[in-house]
Amino acid sequence: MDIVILTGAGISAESGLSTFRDTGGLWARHDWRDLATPAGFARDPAAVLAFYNARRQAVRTARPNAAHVALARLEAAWPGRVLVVTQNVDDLHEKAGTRNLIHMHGAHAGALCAACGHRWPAPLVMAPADPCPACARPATRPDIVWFGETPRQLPAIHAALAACDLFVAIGTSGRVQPAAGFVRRARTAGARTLELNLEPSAQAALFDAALQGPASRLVPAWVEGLLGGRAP
Ligand code: BV8
Repeated sequence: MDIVILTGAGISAESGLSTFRDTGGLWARHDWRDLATPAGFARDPAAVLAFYNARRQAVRTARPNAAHVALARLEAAWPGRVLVVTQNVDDLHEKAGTRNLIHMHGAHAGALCAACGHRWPAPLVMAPADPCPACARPATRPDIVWFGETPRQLPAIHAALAACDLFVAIGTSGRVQPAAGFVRRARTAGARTLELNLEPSAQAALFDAALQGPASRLVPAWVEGLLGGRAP
């Protein structure tokens, strides 16, 4: 049985990283139009880089929680394929040992030249004057997918959804496309669907089953059950 798991900011909340749409979340404190769009970056690159520098700093010391660790354990022990597609830009899945992983919204670990498209490992602190190592122009930006930009590796994600037997969404509000539409693709392919979240997401009605609670409790219990032969 092949499994596709979509994760969102909620899986990293118990590792101390902010979510977006919860009370006190990033988009409750900042306007996404200013900080997570190409237009916002063009208007005020220093403000956008400062926003991502602060988050990159927080990610550097964050540790994976029991939910990330359980998913890595599932990948290692499961006889079928397990693919984690994360909307998150932190590296907690990697730190927990997950290997088969797609960062559909990019990652803090990457830098991108807005002028020539060159990519390189991100410095801890980015400044607007930082020259691109390839073209030397001061156009350094986070290698992260902003609103209006195309998410990464969609063909591979769509192929995995079309072939999976089980689709699980963990810690996502189901409000951002195209990730929010993955459950519909999985259902069309005949997969069972399960949502593990603190509260019902905007896509909750499309899931066959749902459990509410903190990911660090729900995910290890779900993985334990799956590996012990219990139905997903
Ligand atoms: C695209 C950058 C075309 C990364 C992000 C109007 C104008 C412009 C665009 C649009 C528009 N209308 C629609 C769009 C499309 C837009 C979109 O969907 N907008 C929505 C908001 C209306 N999407 C895009 O622009 C995307 N690109 O569409 O391109 C295209 C499409 C297909 C094919 C080709 C081209 C690009 C979207 C990516 C934007 N980047 N941020 C960063 O800075 O991190 S958005 C941001 O939202 C993050 O990426 C984040 O990952 C994503 C989703 O949020 P969640 O992860 O779900 O987090 P959230 O806080 O919302 O929810 C957390 C959940 O966890 C909650 O339910 C909570 O209850 C739960 N939780 C909390 N604690 C716990 C928990 N669960 C368990 N345990 C806990 N402890």
